[in-house]
Amino acid sequence: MFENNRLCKLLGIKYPIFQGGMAWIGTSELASAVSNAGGLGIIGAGHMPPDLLRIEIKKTKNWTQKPFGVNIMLMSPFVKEVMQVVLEEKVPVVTTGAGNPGEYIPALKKIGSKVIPVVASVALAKRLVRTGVDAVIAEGLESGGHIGEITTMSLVPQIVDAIDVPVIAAGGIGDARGVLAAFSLGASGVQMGTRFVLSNECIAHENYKKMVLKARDRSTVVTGRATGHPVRVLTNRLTRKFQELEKAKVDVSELEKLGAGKLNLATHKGDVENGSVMIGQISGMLNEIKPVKSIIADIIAEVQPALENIKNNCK
Ligand code: TUI
Repeated sequence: MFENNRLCKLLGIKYPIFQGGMAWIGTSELASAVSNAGGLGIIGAGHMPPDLLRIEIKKTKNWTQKPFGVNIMLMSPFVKEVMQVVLEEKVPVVTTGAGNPGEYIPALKKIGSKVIPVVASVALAKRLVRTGVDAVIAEGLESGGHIGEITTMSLVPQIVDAIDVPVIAAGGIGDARGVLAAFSLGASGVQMGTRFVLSNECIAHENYKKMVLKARDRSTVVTGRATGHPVRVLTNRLTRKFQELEKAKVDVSELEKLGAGKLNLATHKGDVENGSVMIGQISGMLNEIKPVKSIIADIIAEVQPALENIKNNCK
């Protein structure tokens, strides 16, 4: 299965499964493992300074011969320098998030990178296709971290209908059922972040992984709507503080101050009460840490039985 998949052919990968390029935890360890397992591993540049990103890219190149990507977070203070590193290192696939990458697309296309932005609206998808992007990732609000306003279920088919390049569905996908749901909506591939957080290769602190394992369906909440940068995270002391301040209608700068540096506090220092535990809604369904190779192999093995299930449910 997937031998003739449009996205696999475009990128030279075996399975149409992307690993979301998560800030701080989408490292070379995780990205190379996903690429070696037949998916597309993606280094999350987040707020990473350019010299560190170069090291991560070099490590990934050492550990895999397969295509890999870098996700550039467009709100990063280092966005221009990080883009320069990606150009110099001729990264095969560049995904972007949290903004409009339009101005960077010509340079990336010139060096032969495949450019695949994350979009959260039909309008941006259409605009970016006109600038020559190779595919788009349609990310629904079920995702962890910085999110848009539309669910995956509603966003993916509307984007599929509006553009001709392959669409990768993201947000709320964690197993073969989710993969088939995405394909039903017209997607040619999927991107998963949360599922890969619960892998042996993900370097997130064990407290972070434990909290994700314990998560239930209603454990995540969206904070920061007032700042214009809504973020999905697990409920904890930090989110309660955030909600209190939001209710009191404090200045946006106060809220921004409270959010600063909190992701690293959770992912690396393991303070999951005062830190920001970004994770998707699908975390409620996941209860096992596995090697990346098993995550991907198990999903692929489940596709056929899940298809049979669909047929049975339709009878
Ligand atoms: O980028 C993400 N998810 C992220 S980035 C991140 S790091 C961070 N740290 C602290 C605060 C905020 C972020 C954590 N999670 N996902 C991709 C994504 N992009 N989701 C939504 C969007 C998006 C939103 C608006 C893409 C484009 C867009 O367009 C704006 C425009 O100009 O039209």
